[in-house]
Amino acid sequence: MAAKILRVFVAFLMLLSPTLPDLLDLPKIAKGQELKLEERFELIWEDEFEGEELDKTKWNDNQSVDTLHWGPIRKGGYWHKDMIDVRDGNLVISTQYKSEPLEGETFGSPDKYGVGYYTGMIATQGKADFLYGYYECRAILPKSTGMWSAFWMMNGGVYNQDGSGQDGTEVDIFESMYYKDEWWGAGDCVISGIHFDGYDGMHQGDSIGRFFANNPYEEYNTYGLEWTPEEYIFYINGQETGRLNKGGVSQNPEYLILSCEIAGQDGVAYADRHGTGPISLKEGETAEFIVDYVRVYEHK
Ligand SMILES: [Ca+2]
Ligand SMILES: [Ca+2]
Repeated sequence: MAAKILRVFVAFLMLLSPTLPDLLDLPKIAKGQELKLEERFELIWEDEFEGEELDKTKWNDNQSVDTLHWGPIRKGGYWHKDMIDVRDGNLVISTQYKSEPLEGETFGSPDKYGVGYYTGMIATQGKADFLYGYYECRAILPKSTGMWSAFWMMNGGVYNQDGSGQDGTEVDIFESMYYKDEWWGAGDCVISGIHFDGYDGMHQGDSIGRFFANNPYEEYNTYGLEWTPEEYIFYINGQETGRLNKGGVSQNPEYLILSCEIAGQDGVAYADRHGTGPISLKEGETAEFIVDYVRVYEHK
């Protein structure tokens, strides 16, 4: 209810001036073009998560791909394949606190797992890369402060520091890091953005800011990206939220990632620069990132 009142207020501000919600640091309401999926796109790849386990012809977990980039320590927690499940037509990435460390290995070497928060990731890296088109997932987001789920794209060119995003760009189709039980409902939103030229001094990025989804921690919403040679267009439930093209759009195939992360560093959870607050998930509790499907389309 509070979220609905806030949304009406934000809609009023956007009528006055589209930039007012940004100036007041409020999430915005999608009001761009409609996707027109069937008219404009053709399905070329999908996972409906209908089986009993992860389809390894389509996805790797972080313990079956190059560990240089993918864990086992990931920010304030650990990525472990045991946190990934497929059931009831959904992919479920669980997050839990473990007082007994899990064990795991990558390519025959034991991974350094400790006491802390465990969650997971899967990627089409090494299985499928895509260029341009439309990418969509339908998901319910994990309920806890101090963590965020994401649907995003990457390739190796992201690290190439040449002043351009054309050689490769991290595209965050959505990231959820705003779960808060605030009475005014501002937590019902996600953010979308891009990063290129590595993650240190040369890093560049841009964002469309935060946008409301429909009760995203309780209900399914769709989060989508249309990628053309000229721009990235982001969608929630088939309605455009915004567009980016800073640094030039990636012209190289990229792979898809679904992941959960914990705020913090070196496996230690704490409130960090992402503004999520400290993790509120307690020992014995589980937060679930529930994904009904991932679908990939070509432009007709
Ligand atoms: Ca670059
Ligand atoms: Ca499904």
